[in-house]
Order: sequence, then C-alpha cells, then structure tokens
Amino acid sequence: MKRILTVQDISCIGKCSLTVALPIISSMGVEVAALPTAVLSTHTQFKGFTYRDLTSDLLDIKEHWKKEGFEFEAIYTGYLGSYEQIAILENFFKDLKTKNNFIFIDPVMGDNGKLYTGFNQEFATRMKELCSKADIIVPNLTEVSYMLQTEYKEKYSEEEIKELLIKLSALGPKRVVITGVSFKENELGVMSYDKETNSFFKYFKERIDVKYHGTGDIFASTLLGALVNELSLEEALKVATDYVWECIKVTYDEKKENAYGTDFEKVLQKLIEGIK
Ligand code: PXL
Repeated sequence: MKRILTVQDISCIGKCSLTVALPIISSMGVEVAALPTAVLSTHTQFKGFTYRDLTSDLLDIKEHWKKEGFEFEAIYTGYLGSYEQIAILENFFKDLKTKNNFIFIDPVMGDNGKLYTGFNQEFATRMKELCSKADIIVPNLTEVSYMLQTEYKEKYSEEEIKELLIKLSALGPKRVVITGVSFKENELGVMSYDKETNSFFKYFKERIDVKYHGTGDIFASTLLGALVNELSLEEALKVATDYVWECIKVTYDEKKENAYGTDFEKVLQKLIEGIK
C-alpha cells in the first residue's frame, strides 16, 4: 500500500489542514503518516484559539522513522507556523526525499489578497525558499503575490497567469499549480505549468459565489491523493477541482457558516467513485 507523509497542524475545529488531509487521502486508498506541527483549538480565523507547538518533537519523530527505514511516496506540507518549522522541513526533505518520491508544497499563508494572522512578507519570502525544493507547489493567487512580491489583483489575464507560473517554476518546482484562477466572471478554477513538457493546462467550474474556509487544503489533499494514485497532473487537477466544487455546493445548499469549512464528508463517496 502506498504511504505519504503530511506535515501540518491539527486545528480541532474548523475543518482544515490535517483534519481534512487525513480523511481525504485515506479515502483515496493511500496510507497517511500524519505529523502534526501544532494542535490548535480552532484554526486561526476564530478569536481566542489555543496553540500547542509541537516543533520540538518533529526531528525526533523523523529520526525514529529513518531508523525504521520507513519510506513515503510523497512528502506534503501545508500550513507551517514558524521559521523553525520551515528549517525542519528542509531537513526532512534532505533525509526523506528519494529518487522515487516527490515533494508537494501547499504554501498556506493567506487568501483574498491578505496573509493569515501571524504571517508577514519575510515569512512569505522564506516559504518561497522552501518551495524552491519542491517538485510541485499549489499556491493560491494571494500566496503567489507575496512569494513573488507582485501586486495582488482581483483579475488577471491568461498571459499574466502564465507569466506567474513560469516565474514560480523558475524557483525550482517542475510542476506549478495556481488555484483561484478566473478569466470569466462565472468561472473559477486552476491553471498549471509543467516545466518538463513546457505545457500549460487550465480547468474551470461554474463559480458558486461563496468562500468557505479550508477549501485550499481540500484541493491540495485531493490533488496529492490523485497523483499518488498515478493520475496525470491534468486528470488529478480535474478530480481535485471537481471535488472542491462538490464540497462547496453541498455546503452552500445548507448555507453553513464560512469559517467552519465545508461539509466535505458528505461527498467523499463521490470522490472515491470518481478515482476508481
Ligand atoms: O486552511 C488553512 C489553515 C490551516 N491551518 C491553520 C489556519 C489556516 C488558515 O487560517 O489558521 C491553523
């Protein structure tokens, strides 16, 4: 059975990071080694959240795995809360990257043109360095604008997105995906660039005019699960975009609060059937 490692926080309430990565990737038939970087009572968009930092455990855990000889098909990082955690992840990559696996980074830092609580430009620049060590990265347009220090805009032309994709791939990753791309008012989706084949791909769904927390994490987890299931990047992007759309749709039908995330559990069955 294939096994991946994912390193990100557990936010107990709010359906993001590990609480979506674990069920989604497991449902896709892939074992998940879930390494929490911190335990939060909720994600950071709620007021008054608690934060138990687990940074000091991370290297010991990796050392134990190395002794046991565990291997991972992919190493997937999401939300990371400190410079120290980024440095530790660089060490993980050095020790756990093999010829056969790949590094997948979702540089979770912000959305809608703004960084999340606790992040700044300096952190984004450091995250950019981490991304240079990845095989595939999946930032949204806010994260792109901070990493490349380009202006965040409400609208981009296809040429502008292609330019951003090429700039990001020049940092190192062979494959780059930008999420939250839209060239038409009623569409929202993704665009990707594969440096090795010099090819672009875009895929859109009908826009549902609502934002839910955690959809970026659902997208990244689903994309990773599909890639580990040996779907092509294009196929995997379709599966992940379709699933995020289903999650938003099923939640919107009941109009849940945005910060609480989507009812992704209700459509997991569709995802499982879709990748068979
Ligand atoms: O969904 C991204 C995310 C993950 N983890 C934590 C967060 C956020 C976004 O705010 O606060 C702790």
